[in-house]
Amino acid sequence: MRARPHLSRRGLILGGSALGAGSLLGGCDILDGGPGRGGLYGLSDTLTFATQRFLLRDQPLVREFGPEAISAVFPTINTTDPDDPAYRRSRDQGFADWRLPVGGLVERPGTLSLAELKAMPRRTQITLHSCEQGWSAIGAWTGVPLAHVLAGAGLKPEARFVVIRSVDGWWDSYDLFDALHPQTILAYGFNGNDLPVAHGAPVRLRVERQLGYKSLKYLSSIEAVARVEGAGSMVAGLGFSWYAGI
Ligand SMILES: Nc1nc2c(c(=O)[nH]1)N[C@H]1C(S)=C(S)[C@@H](COP(=O)(O)O)O[C@H]1N2
Ligand SMILES: [Mo]
Repeated sequence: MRARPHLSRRGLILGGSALGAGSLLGGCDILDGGPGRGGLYGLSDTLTFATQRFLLRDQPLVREFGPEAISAVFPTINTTDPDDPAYRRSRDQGFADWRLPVGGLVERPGTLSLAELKAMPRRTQITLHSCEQGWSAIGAWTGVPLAHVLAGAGLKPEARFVVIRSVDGWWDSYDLFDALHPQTILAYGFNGNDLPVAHGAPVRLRVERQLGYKSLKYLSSIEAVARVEGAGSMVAGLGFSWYAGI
């Protein structure tokens, strides 16, 4: 793993213009584009997205820390206990009946139980979570790489994005760079224990290359698609960009 290079805002802007329209439109594999806002904001989102993908092409992994770096307090925000009767019933039985549908443009659609996810290859990563609301914290997340789950389901060649939905109505989408990224995991463990309800039990997403709001909690379904609806996420309606790279 290599350290993340220092990227100044100016570096990003220069990088963006150095890339030029040719490479933006020229169909480099990792610059798959994405949904987003229109107008100037949309243009700047696209430049940030394209520049980060270009600059980070050889350093795809975010920094991972040692256990001594784990924050004593890791805030929980927004939904911390979904107001949903089916969710609460399942929670009260330790999520034994919880199932995660994996469908859309895959060869073998199906559902996964928590026990099945826990039997898959796992990875633990100690990473820095950055929330757009101005706080950050380091935690240890354990889970199965989304890439493993998608490989098991067999992505069809037309699949270009993965749409993920949550019990509380949040949903978001990810291009295949992030969906197949080795640090993108379906996390069921936090700091060595089961994932607490406030952090998204039984399973949440960790998308380490983007701001905290892309790491959905309380997962309810995974769907591979060729195109995403509208601006590509629930929070896009609140003005958050679809791509929130850090
Ligand atoms: N389903 C769902 N996912 C969510 C949220 C939410 O309210 N609902 N909040 C997001 C935001 S803005 C952040 S910063 C992180 C917070 O995760 P935490 O509460 O475990 O710290 O979850 C993200 N994922
Ligand atoms: Mo956040």
